[in-house]
Amino acid sequence: MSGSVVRPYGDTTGDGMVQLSFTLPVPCDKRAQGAALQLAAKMGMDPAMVVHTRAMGEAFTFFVVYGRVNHLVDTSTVTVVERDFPLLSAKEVNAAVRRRLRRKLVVVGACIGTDAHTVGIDAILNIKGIAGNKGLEYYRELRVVNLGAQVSVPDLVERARVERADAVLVSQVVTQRDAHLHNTREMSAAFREAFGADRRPLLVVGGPRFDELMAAELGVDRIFGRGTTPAEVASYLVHALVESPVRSAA
Ligand code: B12
Repeated sequence: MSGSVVRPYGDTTGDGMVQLSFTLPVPCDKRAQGAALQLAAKMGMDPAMVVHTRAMGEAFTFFVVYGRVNHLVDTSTVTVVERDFPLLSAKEVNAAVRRRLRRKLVVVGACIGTDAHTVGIDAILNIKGIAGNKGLEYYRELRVVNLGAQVSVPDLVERARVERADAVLVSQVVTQRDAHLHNTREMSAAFREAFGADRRPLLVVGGPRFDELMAAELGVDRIFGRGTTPAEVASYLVHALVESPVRSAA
């Protein structure tokens, strides 16, 4: 195996062991375990063991299966969105906004559609932030308008216009039936329609299950995933709006 080609391991390096969890719509009995093993075998796990089984009501069973796969990962072909801007301190963010914009940078944030998961957007916007990293409200040169949960796209567009938003930050946590993708596309289309491609605010979406590579496809400027810190978002806003105000997804 070359240095960039790796395989998973559980007990000894390179043994190929992985763990997988899933639910089948079958009652929790011995046949259910057999069904889980059949699925694992079809997914290329050989040998496989059911290491945990739990009834989920009468007609469903949750499984954890542990087994070996023969697949290899070539890390030299992995594509991810790397941070392509410097991580700034709050002091540096404030100084850059004051120097270049000469007014406060306005950020409007919301959870859109039926999504009521506000913890993520609050972690980015509220002064208390997350894990010791203060939220955007802490930055003196940013003016933050947090609209909270279940905001409709027309209301978001209207509020962004009234507040003269430089950036609109949208959170989508629920991914059932790809709601996060549909809502994001609807939102970005509405901003283009209302503002025109070059006068619209910067559009940023975030949430734990987004693919950060999909920004252009969804019509937004940037996607932030699981574990994002407010400092990363503030630094990106300076990079995109203050230092090099060029839109990536016109
Ligand atoms: C707390 C919670 C709730 C709370 C939400 C309270 C609130 N005010 O937010 C309550 C109880 C209301 C709730 C309700 C529901 N929930 Co819920 N909930 C969760 C839970 C346990 C934690 C989510 C959370 O707070 N994470 C912590 C934050 C800090 O992390 P985060 O959101 O990922 O945010 C970070 C990044 O993603 C990023 N980020 C996020 N947004 C943004 C935005 C921008 C602009 C940027 C830059 C970055 C960014 O930065 C943040 C900080 O690092 C998750 C399971 C889990 N463990 O994740 C389920 C979960 C999200 N819920 C789920 C479901 C199904 C529901 C319900 C539909 C349940 C039901 N049948 O009623 C309802 C839906 C309500 C609704 N209308 O939206 C599912 C979603 C499944 C899916 N495929 O979509 C999950 C995954 C649970 C599960 N395993 O099934 N839920």
